[in-house]
Amino acid sequence: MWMSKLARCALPSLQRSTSAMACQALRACCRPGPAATPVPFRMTAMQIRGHQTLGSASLSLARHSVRHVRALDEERLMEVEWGDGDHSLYPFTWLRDNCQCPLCTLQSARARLLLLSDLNVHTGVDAVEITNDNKVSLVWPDQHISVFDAEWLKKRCFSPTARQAMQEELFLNERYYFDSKLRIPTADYQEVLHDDKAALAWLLALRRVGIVYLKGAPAEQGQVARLAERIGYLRLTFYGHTWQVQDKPMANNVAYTSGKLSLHTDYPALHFAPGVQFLHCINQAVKGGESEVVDGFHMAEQLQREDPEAFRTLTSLHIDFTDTGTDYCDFMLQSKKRIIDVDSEGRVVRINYNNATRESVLDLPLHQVQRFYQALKAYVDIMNRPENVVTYVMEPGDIVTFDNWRLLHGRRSYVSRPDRLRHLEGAYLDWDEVMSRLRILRRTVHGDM
Ligand code: OGA
Ligand code: NM2
Ligand code: ZN
Ligand code: ZN
Repeated sequence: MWMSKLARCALPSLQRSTSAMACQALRACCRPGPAATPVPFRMTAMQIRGHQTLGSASLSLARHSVRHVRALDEERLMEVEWGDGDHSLYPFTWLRDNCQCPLCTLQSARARLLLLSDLNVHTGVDAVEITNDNKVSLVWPDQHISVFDAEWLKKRCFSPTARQAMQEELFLNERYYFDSKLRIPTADYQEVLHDDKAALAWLLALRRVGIVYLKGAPAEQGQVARLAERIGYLRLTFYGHTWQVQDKPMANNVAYTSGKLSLHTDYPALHFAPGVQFLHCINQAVKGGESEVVDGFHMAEQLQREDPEAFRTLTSLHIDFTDTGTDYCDFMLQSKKRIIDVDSEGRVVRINYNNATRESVLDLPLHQVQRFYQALKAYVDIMNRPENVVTYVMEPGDIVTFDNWRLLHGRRSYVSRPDRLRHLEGAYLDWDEVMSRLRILRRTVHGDM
């Protein structure tokens, strides 16, 4: 069935193995990254064993009953005591701001009508009570009434644990780091197009693992666009809506030669690089052309451990990238990126690195130049270690889908058949659109969340 196919994590081409071995390998090499938080989805079981359907992985549907409510006027908080004895606190201001009544919320758009200019951020409360149907009702000093659903409130509890669970539900930021032992999760192209469960499993693995292989597409152009339409729409760039990776005369990009592409993320020359990439093999080479991927987040973690100084350098210095030429139209891009991009808490969120488009203009004071090269070299050396690189060979009809903010990918140099050029068709998407489809599929497959 669809699930076992994806969960089998079948090894594409090069090194095939039995599904049991493959799953063993995933267990061995995939582990939660540092941003790991308790997740409400049991992806691990799904990926590893292949029996687990995501149906049993849905969020707890237990109803929450309100046992008691009171207003803490001094602190300007409402306290809810739940049926199980748990307590939650909600600021008055937040409750007033999020009143769900038709005057304060446009139901059809699920959007706030209440203006901030009409919000008293020091508001008190006249009365709070539990309604007959187990909702929480508040009367404000101007006699406006807000009624809140118990489940709605419970999900929005301000406790650190509840906040973390909600953020994980919304963004699925927990990742399973991998190394060379990864057996790339694999699904059937047609199933992903036509079956919501298969599509959901695909996108969940794409988010968690970072790469999913789809087999069984027709070996003709147009398939990456179809796949993008399954999600929403593709990301247009200067290389076109979709683009043809082939050895071209007067190539406007090193990708359009038959040379080796060292491990890179695509398009660091754009300040907002594409989040997701699809590559569809239409014709493969006679010799060479093998694909390689590494987990850039996992490699960054290793760098931080082995060479903290190099990690600090790559997470702090802004490096220039450039891309000039003509394709969809003429372009002359310049960007400045940290090669290892971290959020305000120091967690790695994005890798930006393509050695081909790294600008010769190096906007650093002289004394930082050597430090930068050493740091970059240290990172690249780690990602080139055989134990970190996953190698595979694409066959006509195969599509690889991967996280371009996290993985670095490359290809070995190749020789095409004299009569048939090696040909991949590629397309980009952004994570917003992919996550949007993922959330909708989750709702369709598992019911409302
Ligand atoms: C690219 C690329 C991979 C390949 O076009 O950016 O990484 O196998 N291509 O040709
Ligand atoms: N292509 C494949 O950063 C890059 O230039 C990546 C992009 C040409 C669309 C290559
Ligand atoms: Zn209201
Ligand atoms: Zn590329």
